[in-house]
Amino acid sequence: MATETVLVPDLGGAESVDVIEVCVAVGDVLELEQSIVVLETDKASMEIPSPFAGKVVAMHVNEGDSLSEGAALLDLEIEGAQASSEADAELKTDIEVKPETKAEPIVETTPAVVENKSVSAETVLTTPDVGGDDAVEVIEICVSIGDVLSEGDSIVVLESDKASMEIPAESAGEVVSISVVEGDKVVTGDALIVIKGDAPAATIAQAPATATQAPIAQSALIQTSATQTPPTQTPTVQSAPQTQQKSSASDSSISSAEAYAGPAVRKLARQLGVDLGRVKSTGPKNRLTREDIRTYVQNVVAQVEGGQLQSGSGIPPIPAVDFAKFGEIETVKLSKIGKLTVKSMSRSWLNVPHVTQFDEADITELESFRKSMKAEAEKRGVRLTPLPFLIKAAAAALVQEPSFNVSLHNDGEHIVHKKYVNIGIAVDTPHGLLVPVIKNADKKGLWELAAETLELAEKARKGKLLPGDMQGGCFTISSLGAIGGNGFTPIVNAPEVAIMGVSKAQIKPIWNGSEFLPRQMLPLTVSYDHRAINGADCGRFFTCLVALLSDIRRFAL
Ligand code: CAO
Repeated sequence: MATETVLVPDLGGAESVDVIEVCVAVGDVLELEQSIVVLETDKASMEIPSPFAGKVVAMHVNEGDSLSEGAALLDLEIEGAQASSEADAELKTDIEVKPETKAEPIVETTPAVVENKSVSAETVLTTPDVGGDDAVEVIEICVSIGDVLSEGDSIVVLESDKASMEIPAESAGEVVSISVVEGDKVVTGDALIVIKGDAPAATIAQAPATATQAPIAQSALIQTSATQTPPTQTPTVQSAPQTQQKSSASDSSISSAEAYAGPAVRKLARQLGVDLGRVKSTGPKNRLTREDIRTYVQNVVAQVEGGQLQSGSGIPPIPAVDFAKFGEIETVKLSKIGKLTVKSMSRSWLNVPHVTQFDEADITELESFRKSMKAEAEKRGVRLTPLPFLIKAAAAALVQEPSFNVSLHNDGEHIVHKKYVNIGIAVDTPHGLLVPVIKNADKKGLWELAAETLELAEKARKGKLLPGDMQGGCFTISSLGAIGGNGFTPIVNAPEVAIMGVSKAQIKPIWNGSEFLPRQMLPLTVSYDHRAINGADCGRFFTCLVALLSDIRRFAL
């Protein structure tokens, strides 16, 4: 084992560069030519590949650092055999070794040559010094006619057998023609695009001189430790695409650093917060393009807006399944309410930390009173089911335990205490689930609550609810009592912070201290948002609610 320090390479004239991305960390095992860092000058950005395969044992840079040529980037622990086999050259100790820098392509750094073709400020942007006579391929055209470019915007991506490079516009202007198509081979000086801009002639005239700057060395410099033989291999600034093909995929199996993408694409991904490892590549040899990033972002936005993904959840969508493979199916379009339910349930479930508490209320007396009032209810044209009692009890409990009658403020820093008591009731309709709201429920008597429940449930089933009928709720009751079940955990109807689930009442033997008595027990659950409500608050609220239902004389107190 030997330790190598990888240094910042020849910067082609730039005095200092900023570290805009650190692609590796201590402990990472690097492949040969894996990107270590992305550096950026005022003109261009460049990825520095590892000249060795090995394990990162120390990092000397952080994002945001400014570095000069020769600065240490990291220490790599490499196999002794690797170093020695690569180095049949003379032994050098404790010196900087710059691997032979044959004129290989410059990566991202040499600005396009700019020729001042006319005084009307039409400017031909040409292929910069690509470090040799060999033609390089145009693998991506980043502009269209009519695009207005800023200085530094990428115009094309060129690729040799060793590296790829994005060519930045040296001056701002509007693209009036494009001289190349994807797949063309170009050499230094070949026209790429023509722009029309306001750049002063003097600036343009100076531009060709920039192109004659020495190209940036192809490799990071290597400082060997005392006993180490330096390698003779010449790593390229950006790995040849052939060695990168595995890197761009859509299965999240690779990291952002491993993805095969140029600095401009990486920069765009950083600006948008996109993990390159998740983006599907469509470029040549699996290279990620700007368009790939745009498509990825568009898809994520569409999924979020369509309710498949929720903001901040980071949860991958459920994979699509071809159910028809397993038997006959029928696909029915969701109703409008159905689609809204998909959204609101996902939103609440993913945003609200739910806790559910369970209890039972002894409604034996309540039921006998309710049944005794049936005839009178009929005369009044209402149905006195357990629901109005539940609404009345919930409203009274909210008044007694105001910690339940709140909502979290959107700013995340305040809690809103409500001075009104509005109760929502979940109604099962042919179009889907609707939740009309009984306003000021704490101020209404049982007959009024029964009448209003009936009216709102009817309106809901006939699709006649107005938006105002479903707004302003403080707490929701979801009653499945008429249908059955021992208990369920309802989802909080955010921005409310609690919901009650009512299941089917049953006669159970209840021990009264000396004997078992048949009592009518009503199973209840309360789910609450644990960001706003503590378990003790729920305990108090629930005890109060159960006490009210178990002895409805308390309604009068
Ligand atoms: N235990 C035992 N019986 C009950 C009961 C309970 N918890 N709740 C109601 N019942 C009885 C009623 O007393 C009534 O019988 P009687 O006529 O003999 O008195 C019968 O069941 C039918 O009641 P209902 O359902 O017509 O009336 P309701 O007031 O109880 O409920 C409403 C009204 C609108 C809430 C209800 O019709 C409804 O839509 N429930 C579904 C709510 C829902 O889907 N929740 C789930 C949401 S999450 O997916």
